[in-house]
Amino acid sequence: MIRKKILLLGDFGVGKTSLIRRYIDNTFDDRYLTTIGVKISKKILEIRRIECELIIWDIEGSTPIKKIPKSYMFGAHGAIFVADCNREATIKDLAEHIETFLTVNPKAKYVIAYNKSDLLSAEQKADFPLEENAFLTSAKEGENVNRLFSTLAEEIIQ
Ligand code: G3D
Ligand code: MG
Repeated sequence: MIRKKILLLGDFGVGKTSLIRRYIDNTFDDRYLTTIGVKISKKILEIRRIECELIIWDIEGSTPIKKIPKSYMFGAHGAIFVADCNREATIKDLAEHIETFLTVNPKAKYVIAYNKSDLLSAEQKADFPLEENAFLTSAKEGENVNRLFSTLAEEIIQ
């Protein structure tokens, strides 16, 4: 079985930990749970008949971008950059998260999650500008969460 390290990056409170919990357990907990240090979760999935274990790294969300330890970034095959689709500042910060990550891992693949889509109206959703590798997601309702992770895994395995 092949193993791939992926990580989640984005501002505090955008839903990184919630997306992982939704993907791993398929549950969503309204209680706030602070991630202490780095938490590593695993999920096995099959991509074009290849079994792949995703090793998913989640860091304490309040850590400033520049202070994220190299050990967190190092050796990652891919990343999910997360913003809150209702908070412009978190969307603006994506560029810096992406640049920092690609400096450490220039060949890694990535996808973008504009999370908390459950808080958008149908019109706002329809009008939301999305890059090719981006998804509107909801950790709360599950929308596009599996697609987010499996698209990244497919990109990595290609
Ligand atoms: P982080 O790991 O990026 O810091 P968290 O973010 O996963 O801890 O989530 C931060 C807050 O956003 C939590 O609320 C969580 O429940 C909420 N949240 C995460 N994803 C979604 C989503 O898709 N929709 C909605 N509506 N809320 C979401 P609290 O209130 O506990 O701080
Ligand atoms: Mg977190």
